[in-house]
Amino acid sequence: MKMSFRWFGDSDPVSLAYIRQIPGMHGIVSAIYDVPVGEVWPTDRILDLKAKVESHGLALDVIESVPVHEDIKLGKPSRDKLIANYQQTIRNLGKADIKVICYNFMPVFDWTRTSLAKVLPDGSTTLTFSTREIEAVDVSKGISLPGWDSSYKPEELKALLDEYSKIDAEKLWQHLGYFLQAIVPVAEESGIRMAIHPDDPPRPIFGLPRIVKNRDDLERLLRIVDSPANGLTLCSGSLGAGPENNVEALVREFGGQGRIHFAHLRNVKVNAAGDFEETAHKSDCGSLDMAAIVKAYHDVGFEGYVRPDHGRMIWGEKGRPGYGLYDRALGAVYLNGLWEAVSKFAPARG
Ligand code: DNO
Repeated sequence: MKMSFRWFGDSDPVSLAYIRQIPGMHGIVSAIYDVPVGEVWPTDRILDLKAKVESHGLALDVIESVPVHEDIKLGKPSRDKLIANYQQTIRNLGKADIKVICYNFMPVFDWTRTSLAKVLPDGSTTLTFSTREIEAVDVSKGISLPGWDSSYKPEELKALLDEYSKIDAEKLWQHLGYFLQAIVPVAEESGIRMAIHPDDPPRPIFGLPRIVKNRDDLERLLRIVDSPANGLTLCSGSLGAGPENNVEALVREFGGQGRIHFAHLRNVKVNAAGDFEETAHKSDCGSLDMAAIVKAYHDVGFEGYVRPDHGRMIWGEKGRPGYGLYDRALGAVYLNGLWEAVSKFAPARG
């Protein structure tokens, strides 16, 4: 298990110099943020980012994310040119010796929350999701959501949602299949493992289909192109917010097949309706048994990358919601502690 930390580039209030000081930190997970979605990432920009990260004693092995253009998800004629660009970005990342690319196939909205700063009893703040509040949103008036980087104008959003009204889950699967058939062979040649991030939350929102939400979806996805280069980012918090999902069992099944390349580890407190609040990483703070999950990774011989996922805002820190320094650093150290204990006292498989 190689511990890593997400960093949003020079505009991130958390510096590489500080991340380096977290014990047991192997590397940075980042991206080139100013290339428009659908265009090729230039090799020199990737190499510059890598050099900067390495100058702080950290590795850059994982990219999160290379975003997928909406025209590819919609299956529009322009997708072939956009897929060719995506293939070239994969080749360029391979030249920089990148090992894993995280991406997602969620229509329009990436991870979605209804509150960015719910105050918890201990005075920290966290991200939450309420189904009732999502259902009350009038999308035609325009919305602004965390994790949703592009700021569409209300009429653009409406036009996009209209296009998606013709795309049901099966159509979206076909478009994902078309994309995977085209990019996985290029990833194989480039020494890269693709790692899809599941839908967060793991259910349709705003009437849009979502198809990477549970065990059967993950199984179907992996069989579309049965290659180690077609793999998963197993996000405990995203999948764990689906009351039907057992994260430990997913790690054992898909990790056992060598198909998990990147682990996002965080805890959530979930209720039966699927509403949730993000908690500190420690098991007894939320609904997930983090020790059992980490042990499952150990038992399947996981050698991939992991990152503490989101954190609360604690100790008065101001910054990007979910991505402050302090609580994520506590998460990294806690997860490394679990890993050390499991490795020391439970023999690895084989
Ligand atoms: C949220 C992140 C996601 C993730 C993308 C991957 O914090 O885990 O935004 O980066 O879904 O493409």
